[in-house]
Amino acid sequence: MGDGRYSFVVVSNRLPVDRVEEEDGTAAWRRSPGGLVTALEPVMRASGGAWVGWAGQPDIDLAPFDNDEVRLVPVKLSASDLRLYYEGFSNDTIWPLYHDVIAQPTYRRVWWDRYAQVNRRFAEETAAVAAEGATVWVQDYHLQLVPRMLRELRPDLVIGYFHHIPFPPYGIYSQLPWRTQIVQGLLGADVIGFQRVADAGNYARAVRRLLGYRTATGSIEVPQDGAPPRRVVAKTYPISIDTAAFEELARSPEVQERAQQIRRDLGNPATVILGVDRLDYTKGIRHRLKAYGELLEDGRLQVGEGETVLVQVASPSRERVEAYMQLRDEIELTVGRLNGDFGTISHQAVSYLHQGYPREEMAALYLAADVMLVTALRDGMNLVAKEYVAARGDEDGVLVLSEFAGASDELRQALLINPHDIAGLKDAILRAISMPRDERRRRMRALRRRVREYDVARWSRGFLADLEAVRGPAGGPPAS
Ligand code: GDG
Repeated sequence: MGDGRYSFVVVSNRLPVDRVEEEDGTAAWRRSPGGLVTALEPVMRASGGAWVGWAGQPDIDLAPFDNDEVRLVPVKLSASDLRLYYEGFSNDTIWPLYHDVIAQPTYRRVWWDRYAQVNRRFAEETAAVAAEGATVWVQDYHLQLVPRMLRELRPDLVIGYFHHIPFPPYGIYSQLPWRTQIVQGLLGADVIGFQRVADAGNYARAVRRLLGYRTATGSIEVPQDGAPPRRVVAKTYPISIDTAAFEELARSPEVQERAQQIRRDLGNPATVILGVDRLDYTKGIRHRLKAYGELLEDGRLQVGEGETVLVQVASPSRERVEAYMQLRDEIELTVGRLNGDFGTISHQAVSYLHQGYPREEMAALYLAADVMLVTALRDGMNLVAKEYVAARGDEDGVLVLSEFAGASDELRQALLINPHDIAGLKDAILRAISMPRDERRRRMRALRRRVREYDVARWSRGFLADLEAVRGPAGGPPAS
């Protein structure tokens, strides 16, 4: 679009590219590998889209620029914005509160004030680049006030919001000192998307309790002065992955060879158990280590040639937030103990990797794993579970999946577990290890069917179709 305004705009905390410094000191942009980027790329290209977000480095002024046919509009964040808005309110208030207070949320008024200020900055930047009547899609919990702010600035826009993490039950949500502002912030959108039916239900209940508005399944009526109520769609659109791309990656000879190499490097165990998570207290890594440690202690599993190993990739995350530092210490103490008690010179009980890896290595790990453990205590969706299934073109491997991850609503043929029930988790691990080939194949086939049919392109198409349906006939202004 020649006038610097765009008919489709995505807004997220981070831009889909990372600013990286080259060896010669110049800056370059690298596309971040996330599923969201892949999902939105075709829509962006077809509609001449723009993406508003932070470029990943504090305190730098960057002009908007084009990258891969997408207009990128950097929002400047200072070091103190990052401390108060991002590490504080987003990751130490909202994140623990929305994940069932697994960790204690911290409520600080200065964090909230900055969250509102930064949300306003995002809304203003977006309002400046959106064309008349444009479609705007806001992503995630960092930006819950943006939909309403944007509607006030630009009533002509069609606004969608997708919530990637859970929305908690009212009994928990109601702790939030700013609960009414956040509920109203989201209601500025025309379509609000959630991962699970339960999340959409929890949000509708919060709206009823706090604002007294009428809700029906999948929609909310927002009263308007002197006009009929505005109908907001609030329902479930479970996110997915780029299944075909992941399958192709896992099929490549390099990745297949690397998977075999991994097993050889691990000392040819009979069973490789795998966990892949950001190092986050919601992921249930402690519960997983406890169950595995007890199985070793009970003598129901052994470490050594032809026995079992647990590979745990814990990619570094939010390392400046106190709860994450504590979690890392705890996990590493436990891993050290397990290796000290059960490892041998040549074989570890747990191969623990606190590192991020290229996608190829992740695919090889999935292929090398007989059992995949997803033991989240609460998780919006959990894409790792879907990636494991997509990688397994050999129709082998067993997925052990927590009921508390959104993915369990779809991946019903996984071995579903309650991660708090350590005895049940131990039994499920043993059942996965000894599952007959026929049953593994039958389950994996059914899982693969689901992940193939419902990929990330279907997710974004479904959401955007509902968003476009908000417009009046013939693409006119939003119908009220
Ligand atoms: C949030 C919600 C929801 C991890 N380590 C490496 C790496 N990863 C990739 C995985 C996967 C992604 O990161 C993690 O996605 P998850 O869905 O498992 O979890 P969150 O990061 O917590 O994501 C979650 C999601 O948003 C989407 O809506 O499902 O519930 O919490 O793709 O593969 N990728 C690479 N190297 C790593 O070391 N390349």
